[in-house]
Amino acid sequence: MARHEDLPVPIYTSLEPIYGDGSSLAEAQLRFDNIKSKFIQVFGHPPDIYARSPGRVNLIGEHIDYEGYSVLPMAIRQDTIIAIRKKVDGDPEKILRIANVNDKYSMCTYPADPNQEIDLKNHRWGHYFICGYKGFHEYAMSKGLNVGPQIGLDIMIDGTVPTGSGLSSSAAFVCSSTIALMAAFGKNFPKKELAQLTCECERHIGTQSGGMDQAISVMAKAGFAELIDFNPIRATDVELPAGGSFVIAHSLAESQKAVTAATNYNNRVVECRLAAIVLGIKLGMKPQDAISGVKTLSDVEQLCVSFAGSLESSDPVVAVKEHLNVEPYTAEDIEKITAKSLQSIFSESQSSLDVIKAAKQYKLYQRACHVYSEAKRVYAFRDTVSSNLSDEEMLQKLGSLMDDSHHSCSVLYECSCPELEELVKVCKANGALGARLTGAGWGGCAVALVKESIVPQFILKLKEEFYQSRIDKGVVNQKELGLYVFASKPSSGSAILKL
Ligand code: NG1
Repeated sequence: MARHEDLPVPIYTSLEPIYGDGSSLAEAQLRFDNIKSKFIQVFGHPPDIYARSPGRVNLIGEHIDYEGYSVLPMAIRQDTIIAIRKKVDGDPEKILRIANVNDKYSMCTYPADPNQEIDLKNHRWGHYFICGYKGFHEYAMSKGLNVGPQIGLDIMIDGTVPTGSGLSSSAAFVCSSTIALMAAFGKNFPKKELAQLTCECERHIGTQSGGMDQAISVMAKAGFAELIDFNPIRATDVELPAGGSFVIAHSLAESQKAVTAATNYNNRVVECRLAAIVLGIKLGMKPQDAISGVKTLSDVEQLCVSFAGSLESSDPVVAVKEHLNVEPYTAEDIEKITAKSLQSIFSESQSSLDVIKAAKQYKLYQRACHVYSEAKRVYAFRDTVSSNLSDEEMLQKLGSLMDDSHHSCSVLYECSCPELEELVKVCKANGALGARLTGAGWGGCAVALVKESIVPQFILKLKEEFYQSRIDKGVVNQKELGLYVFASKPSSGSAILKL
C-alpha cells in the first residue's frame, strides 16, 4: 500500500472532509462564501478552484529540522485558503493580481514571469505567493511538464493563521499558493515532493528554512501529530494520549523572521554549520573535506558518537563537551581551525554572508548541545507515546520533555524573549504539565500541555495573569483574545477544493 506521503493532494467537492460537521464547518462555509464573493467583486468572475493549507504547532524538536533531524509537529485548524483563476489565452496584460479578503493587505501585482527575482529589500506580503509561483514552475520544468504559455492569474487569499506567531503562517501561505497553482494548471504532485519543493521555494524569501512547516502542512492527518523525518521526507502518525490537550498562547511579541534573519534564524543555521565543521576537523577530518562535505550537525553525529564510545557513552554531546569551547568563538578563532576564511566558506550563500557581516561571535558549543539533545528528546517523546505507561504517566513524561526543550531553547539556543519567558512561567504556575516556546521563537507562541479537564480554567488564568495587563495597555483587544489563546486538536493537511 502506498504511504500517505506518496499520494497526491486530496481533491474534495465539499468542506466536510476538512472541517468536520460542527461549528468549524459553519465558520469555514462563511469564509468560502466570503472569499468567493470578494473574488467576484474584485475580479469580475468567480474563481476556477480553491486550495487550503494549515498552520502548525511544533510539539517538540525546535531548530533541528535544518540540521537534518526529525521533528514532531501537528497541524492546527487555522489555515490559508486561496481562490484562483487563470486568465483566458490571449490576455495581453500577463500579470498576477494578488488580493486579500483582509483590507489590511492591499492588492499586490507582479509580472507573470517565473524567473522574476523577489525584491527582498522591499518586503511585500504578496512575495509569499511568488515563492510558490517560482517553486511550482521550477518543479514543473525539472520534471519536463508542460504548463503552457505564461498567463495572467487572479488570486484571492484568506489566512487565519496569526502572522509572526511561530505557527507557520508563511508555510500555510506558500503551500496553499503552490497547490492552488498546481490545481489551476491541472497538475497534482505527490505530497512528499510538494513538501520538498515548498520548503525550497520558501527560501526565496531569504530564510534558510528547514522543511518542517511545509511537510506537516502538506502531509498532516486529522487526529494525529506526525513524526517528520527528512532525507527522505517521511511522516509517521503519532497518536497523542487521551486526557491531554495542547493550548497555544501568543506572547504578543511578533517574530519577524524574514526581517531579522541575519541575526536570528539564519545566524543559528550558520553557527550550527560552523560547529559541525569544527567538530569534524577536531575528530580527524581534513579541513578542506570538512568544509566541502559537512553541512549539518547530523553529518558529524557518527564521528561524535564514535568518540563518545571511547568514553563508554553513545551521546554525541560528550564530543561537543570535549572538543568545543564554552566561550564564544571569534571569526579568527574559527579560521585558525578551518584554515579558510568564513567569507570563502560561505561564498555561495548571500544570506550566510549577511550573517557573517552582522555576527561578532559564534556560540558553537551551546548550539551543538541544543541540537543533539533536542534531537534525542523528539525520539523520547515518540517512544513515550508508544510505551506501556498509563495515560497519566505519559502526560507527565511528555510535559517534562517539553519543559527540558524550552530550557534548552532559552538557555543554549537563545531563541526566547522576555514575553515568552513570562508566558511559559504563567503556564507552569497554572497547572501546565509542560510548556515551551514553539516555532522559531524570538516572539510568537508558546504551547502548553494541559489536562483536558482544566483547559477552560487554564485559559481563564492566562487571560487574568498574562493578557489582562496587555489589554489594559491596548496591546491586544479583549474581543480578539480568542485568536491568541486557544486549545487545538490535530487537524488535516493541504487540500484542493472544487466547489
Ligand atoms: P516558524 O516558527 O514557522 O518561523 C521556523 C522554520 C522551521 C523550523 C522552526 C524552528 C521556516 C518556514 N520555518 O518556523 O523550519 O526551523 O523555525 O524549529 O523557516
